[in-house]
Amino acid sequence: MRSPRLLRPAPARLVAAALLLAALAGGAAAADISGRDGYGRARRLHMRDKVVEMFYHAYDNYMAYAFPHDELKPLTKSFTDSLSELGNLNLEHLPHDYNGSALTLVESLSSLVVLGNLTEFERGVTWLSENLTFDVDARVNLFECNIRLLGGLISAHILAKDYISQRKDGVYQDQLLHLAENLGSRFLPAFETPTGLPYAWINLKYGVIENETTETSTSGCGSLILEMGALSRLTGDSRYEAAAHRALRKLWSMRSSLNLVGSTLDVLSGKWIEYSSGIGAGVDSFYEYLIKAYILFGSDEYWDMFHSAYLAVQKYFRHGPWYHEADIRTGEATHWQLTSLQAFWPGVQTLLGDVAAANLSHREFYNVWQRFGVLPERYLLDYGILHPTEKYYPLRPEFAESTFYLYQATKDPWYLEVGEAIIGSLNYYTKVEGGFASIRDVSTMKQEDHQHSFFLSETCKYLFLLYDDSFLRKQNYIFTTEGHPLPIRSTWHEKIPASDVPSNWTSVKDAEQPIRVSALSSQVCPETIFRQSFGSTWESACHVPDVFPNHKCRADDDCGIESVSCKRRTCSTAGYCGLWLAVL
Ligand code: DMJ
Repeated sequence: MRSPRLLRPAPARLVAAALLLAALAGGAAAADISGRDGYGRARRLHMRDKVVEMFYHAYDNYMAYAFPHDELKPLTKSFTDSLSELGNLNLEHLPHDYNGSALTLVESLSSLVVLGNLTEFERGVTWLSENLTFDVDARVNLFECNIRLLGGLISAHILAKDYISQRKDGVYQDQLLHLAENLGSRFLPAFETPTGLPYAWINLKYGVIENETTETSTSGCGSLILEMGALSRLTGDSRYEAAAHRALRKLWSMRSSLNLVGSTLDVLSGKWIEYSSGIGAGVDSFYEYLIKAYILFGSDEYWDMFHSAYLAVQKYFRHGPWYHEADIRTGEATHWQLTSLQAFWPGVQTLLGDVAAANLSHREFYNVWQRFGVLPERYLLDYGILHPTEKYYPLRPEFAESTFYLYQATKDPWYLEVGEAIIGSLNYYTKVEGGFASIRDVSTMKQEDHQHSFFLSETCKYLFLLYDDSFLRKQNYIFTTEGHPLPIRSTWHEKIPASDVPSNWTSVKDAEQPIRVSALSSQVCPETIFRQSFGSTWESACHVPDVFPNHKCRADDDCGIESVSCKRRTCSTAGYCGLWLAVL
């Protein structure tokens, strides 16, 4: 079997970063408030304004009914101090006198800048600078606290330096960085284990509590490097990056002979607890952070890990456009389930340059979205039904996130139409007078009294950027798993050999790129099949849909033509149309 088609490192190892730059840096590629891609300027502005309205409906209600507590309860117009509940399924050790950390405000700061509201951003920065403290007796989940609070503060600090100081009346004196450093120093005791793998839980005031659980998840200890690495680069204190890096290395050393990692483990022994693993819950951002750490810090070590891990995922978890779970020791499939969290994967594949595979999976997620109106938390692929208990949709961003990445990479206006469907569903099913409510059960659309902070940091941000990416034209960013932008700076990169720097590295920002309309939009067979390299055009337009809904098939004839490669899809043994040869 040939290896999956994957953009190779050295000298192409910066291709991922270059694609990212091409995709996210802007220039004409980013454009398109102009409407030159055939979608229409007025329609684009209309959709952008709808997202702006959604963001402020969520934000204003949070500020009115929940601030400075953590999150809004939109049905009862009240609040929850949820930071201490995140990941704490049994709600143990909840503090009595914790009154929140203004979590949703911290999470909203970078979105306010993306939306261009510097006045409100500055107001938030000032309030947090004067009032936020982490000297509280609260046991919090290290991963959640890292991606939401630490990531939110660091990103906002960098944006404050760039944006507030540009304002005539603006004064910013690194207060958010001081807060971030204070928080980061409270994380460090969690790493004091024989393995260097951090405890999942930490008391912000007292450190690791007695008899703390030693079980954690792979994403829990493998998705800290962006925030802690950035904190070290900003403060000059290497302890944060060193701790996160050591944990990541240890985790990788525990991989199976198939280059797969489990989903839960013991931090004292460094042994796997759960050998069944996939790309969703418990593991997801581990993969995401390997490639993003490579892009942010330029270290080959991250690329090498990501490259091996990606090949293993494609080999053992992928089944056509779907991803199932497997035992990491044998590669045998364990669970055939689509989960809402997996929908980030096409975004990662797009960053990598594996756009055809990303497009294929994204379409399957969209089919499920269309079937239910939103993405259910878990859907049983082998039975084609909802999981009996995990039927909820908590306003998750992953599908919007991948839609944004794919649009940036392809400029195919079809993705803007997908965005319309997402926005339509969110407004129809989840908007209430007091904000946006999660869905408890997608089969009844019964609502739940919770507006998660990631709705503001991610869902609204990615939807906004889908229609207006002007924020990305000023600077190259990588987004953390919580949607907080971190700038890509050459000073944060390890030394890159000149031969590895793509020739368009600096010019990518201003490069004029032709408008690309692909298959899904125009449905006309092309003369040229899929000519893709940086700066050149795609002339693919050949989409022929499959005969049956949901890509089910009995024979190859039931399958249509794949949109990006223009190859005929074939019917798999499991009865789904797919582009097996093209991605194998
Ligand atoms: C967010 O907190 C992050 O995206 C995380 O990586 C996964 N879960 C939520 C959103 O669904």
